[in-house]
Amino acid sequence: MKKILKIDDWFHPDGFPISVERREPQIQFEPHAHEFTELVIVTGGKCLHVTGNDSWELTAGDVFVISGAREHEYRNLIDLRLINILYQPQQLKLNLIDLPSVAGYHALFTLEPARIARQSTKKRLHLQGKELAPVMDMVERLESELLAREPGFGFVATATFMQIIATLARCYGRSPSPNSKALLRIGEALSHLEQNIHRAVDQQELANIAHMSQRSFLRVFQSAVGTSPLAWVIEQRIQRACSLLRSTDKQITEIAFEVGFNDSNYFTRQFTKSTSLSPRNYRMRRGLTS
Ligand code: RM4
Ligand code: NI
Repeated sequence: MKKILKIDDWFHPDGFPISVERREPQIQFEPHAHEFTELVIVTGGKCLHVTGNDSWELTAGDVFVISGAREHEYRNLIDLRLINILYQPQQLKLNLIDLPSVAGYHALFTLEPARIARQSTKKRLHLQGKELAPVMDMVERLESELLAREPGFGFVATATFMQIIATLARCYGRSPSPNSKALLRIGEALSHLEQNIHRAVDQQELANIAHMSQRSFLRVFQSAVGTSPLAWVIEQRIQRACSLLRSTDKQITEIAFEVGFNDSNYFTRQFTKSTSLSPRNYRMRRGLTS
């Protein structure tokens, strides 16, 4: 059974959904997933980063986002230093205003973490020294707000976090990516899927949102996300079901309907396929009582 880092162990007891963990250095850490999302900024040293069947070398300036059930680990560490900004997207409920118009936002925060299969190295975000310095300043401000926890810290910390993600998204846009427009459109389709997670997947509607023909939409979606829209939606629903199984005592059928399945047997089959455990066994092994 894989290790999952829990919200309760990594966030302040007051429940504020952002937390910063510096690793100077990062020591060997076993493979794990998180109940939260992790934005990682590498500040020095190097290592091999392994996630799923993908792995790549990390050096100072690399930035990536790991979310949901995705597993990762660091190997061959050589004085690796990094900053983890841990956050709970559902709890944060950020108002993104016009950030989704920055293609890099989708690339870094929706597409890359949503990916199930391999990502090519050239599409990853790497900050130059002069881009890294201002981000580090913002991280420092975020850390001191979180440490002082004066009245209003939540507002200021959220604002600082927003500045960090906007800056990173803009940097992503600057790194050469020939198909950022296509990425942006797929990002829009993904947001639509996410907002309509309970509804049946309508490929024509998605293709319209992405301003593509159905055929090219499916091809571009598959290559950006690593799976088909339907498989992606099922995976998202299963992840939501996992969290309901862990944190509530709702009946399995109820959970199946709540996350958007309309047949509880089909839910159980898909769930078992994805997690290698039946919903009931998953709850027993990962539930509150474990
Ligand atoms: C570990 C390592 C992990 C991270 C936790 C919070 O040292 O950086 O990736 O998830 O900290
Ligand atoms: Ni981690």
